[in-house]
Amino acid sequence: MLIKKPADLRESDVTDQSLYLRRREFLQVAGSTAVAMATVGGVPAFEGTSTVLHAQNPSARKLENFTKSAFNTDEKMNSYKDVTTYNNFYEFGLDKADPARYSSTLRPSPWSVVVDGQCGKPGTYTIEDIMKWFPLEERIYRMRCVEAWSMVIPWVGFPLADFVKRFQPTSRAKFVKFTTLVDTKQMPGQTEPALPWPYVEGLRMDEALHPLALMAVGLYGEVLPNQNGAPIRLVVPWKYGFKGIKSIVRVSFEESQPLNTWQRVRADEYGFYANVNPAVDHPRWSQASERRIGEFFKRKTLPFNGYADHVASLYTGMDPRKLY
Ligand SMILES: Nc1nc2c(c(=O)[nH]1)N[C@H]1C(S)=C(S)[C@@H](COP(=O)(O)O)O[C@H]1N2
Ligand SMILES: [Mo]
Repeated sequence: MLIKKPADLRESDVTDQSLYLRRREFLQVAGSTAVAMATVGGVPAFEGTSTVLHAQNPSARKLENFTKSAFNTDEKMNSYKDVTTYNNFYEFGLDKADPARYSSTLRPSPWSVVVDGQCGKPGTYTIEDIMKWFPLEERIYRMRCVEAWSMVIPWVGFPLADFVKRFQPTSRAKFVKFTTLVDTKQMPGQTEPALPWPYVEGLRMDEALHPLALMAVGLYGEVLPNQNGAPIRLVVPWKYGFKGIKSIVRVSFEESQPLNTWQRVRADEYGFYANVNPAVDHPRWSQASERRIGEFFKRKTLPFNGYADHVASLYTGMDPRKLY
């Protein structure tokens, strides 16, 4: 008879979210900021996490050795199921459930990212190289879609600033442009003219260098599910969700402001900055409140999605009406 010794039990044998949460608490207590991080207002920061247990993807690779971040919100996280079944990823269809249903055709490995434009170290870099260069952090961020829903997601990734600096952008590099894969075999939705392909996004250089901007390679301690933008995607928590471009194959250092996809298709509704601003309505609906996925009552949307203390200074002197 084969009896598993504790040493044979690997983390991948542990698939339920409650264990994931307990492990996170353990990591937290093990960290130097244990006391400050573990309690907020006297309440354990993770006590309110989802009571619904969801199996994570048993075949997904676990990410090891990531550290906790000082930027983590203590708000209740959305369940793994919410995060991976309610998605926008038009390359796989327009319905929120489509990416989870249809993204198995995406092959996140082998994968490489082309870095080009105004920088000292252009080239083509494999995802394995990129993952070796940067230590991983868990970042629990509030995320706000322009469609007035929001989620709290435990991302794993590394600061975009570290990635940018590694390629030594020149003084002419004023913007960073990101491009998603185009491949109708892997992304069948690209046979439809839902959007002009490839999906493109951009940040001003100082935004890209801000410590909150993240290149995510995982969530809930596992490599990114395809529907969330495997194997590497952008996360900018103070901006509307569409800035968070998925499945990135190119990062370009540019002198002029890139034309991002949603501005290109509807410039009257979507701008370049896309900073979360409850005071500026979308032309067809209000941005004053949002529905946290899984909750019934709406909550107020916060300026810069609650990250104003960190990022408002990037925009002093700019017309706030231009921030959408
Ligand atoms: N390539 C690509 N990236 C994309 C999108 C898309 O359609 N294609 N949708 C964006 C929008 S509108 C949102 S709200 C977020 C959703 O990310 P999530 O599904 O991981 O929550 O992805 C963004 N990134
Ligand atoms: Mo979105």
